[in-house]
Amino acid sequence: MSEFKSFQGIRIDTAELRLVSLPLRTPFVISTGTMTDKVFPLLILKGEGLEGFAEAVMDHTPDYLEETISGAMAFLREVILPTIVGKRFRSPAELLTILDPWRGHRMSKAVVEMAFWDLWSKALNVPLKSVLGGVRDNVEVGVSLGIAPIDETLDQISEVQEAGYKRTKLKIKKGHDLILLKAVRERFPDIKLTVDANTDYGLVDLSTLQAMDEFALDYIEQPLAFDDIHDHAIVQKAIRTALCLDESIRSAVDTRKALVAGAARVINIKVGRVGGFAEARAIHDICEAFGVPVWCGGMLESGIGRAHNIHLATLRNFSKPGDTSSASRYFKRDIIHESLETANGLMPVPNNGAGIGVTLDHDYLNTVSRQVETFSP
Ligand code: OSB
Ligand code: MG
Repeated sequence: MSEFKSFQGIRIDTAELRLVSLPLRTPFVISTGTMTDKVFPLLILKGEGLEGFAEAVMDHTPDYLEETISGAMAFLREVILPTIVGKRFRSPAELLTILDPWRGHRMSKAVVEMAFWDLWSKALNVPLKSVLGGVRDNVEVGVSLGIAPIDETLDQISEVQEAGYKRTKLKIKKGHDLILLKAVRERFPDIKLTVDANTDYGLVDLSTLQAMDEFALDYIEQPLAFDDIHDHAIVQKAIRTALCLDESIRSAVDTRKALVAGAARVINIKVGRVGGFAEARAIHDICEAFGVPVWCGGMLESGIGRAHNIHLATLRNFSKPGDTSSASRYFKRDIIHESLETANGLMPVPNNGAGIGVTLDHDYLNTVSRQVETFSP
């Protein structure tokens, strides 16, 4: 009894903000553009002799959502990090009381919140998934295939099927949709298939979206604008295939509005998009209340973001395969020591120690860091 020392919270002694650039094995093409290198802010929060890690998911240009890497680096450097360094927080919820009042910037807030969850679970000496309430030791995953010539996509699907992935998601855009789907279904009539338009369509394209009903898709991801809910509800009423929202869902409130409006029957949760684990969990919970399945999306993350995603996907209502496929599909070399690889479409939860369960490869990290900044009180 006398051994018990009550938890005093964690003082964030220092923060290290890096800008990391990892070459992608192959360029990733979606309707809004092409990515050849994965560039991301990496945050390390240090306190109690421990380190918490997270990576942010915005791009250089505001082509997925509004935030940009340069904007995020400035907001972190000038506003968020000076406010939290030197302070003590008993829980992620307490940290959020500082971040919550600031408008938007959910990706920038997420990297701070997520790094603190890692640090906090390390201080409690438990895996991140335990404090999140996860119920699984591995998670079902599929792959997201970028836009490519149809014959190349068919070859990639064969490989993905052989590797045992649980579903294939095809990136589509206007004019690269029905012909692609016809070719894929001729060769693979029974695979679990979805498409992701990354906002390329509008209400004027309703007949194209209706024609997709023929291809037995598990869902159509984000056909309409990044900030829309209303028009997705119009489309959802006019097609049989389920819609899945990605870009349009930034919060649990967005989710409630979308589900009440009938704008989607599936939700893609990206913890890095929605402001962190607290919001991701709230979205998960409201979807569960509506009987709506969720799955864990990705942003081509390195091993750090990938580990966070895997822990999140252990929650109960992540009942569709996510996008967190093997890291070796994206990178020749990762910035962590552990290799995050799937077997038969199952990604094991990393468990090399408490928290996110992966460790930084500092030698390689240094060679791929473009900038390193440190913050102390
Ligand atoms: O819409 O889910 C998306 C990648 C970059 C930007 C947006 C998206 C994606 C992916 C890839 O689909 C998911 C992954 O493999 O990490
Ligand atoms: Mg998407």
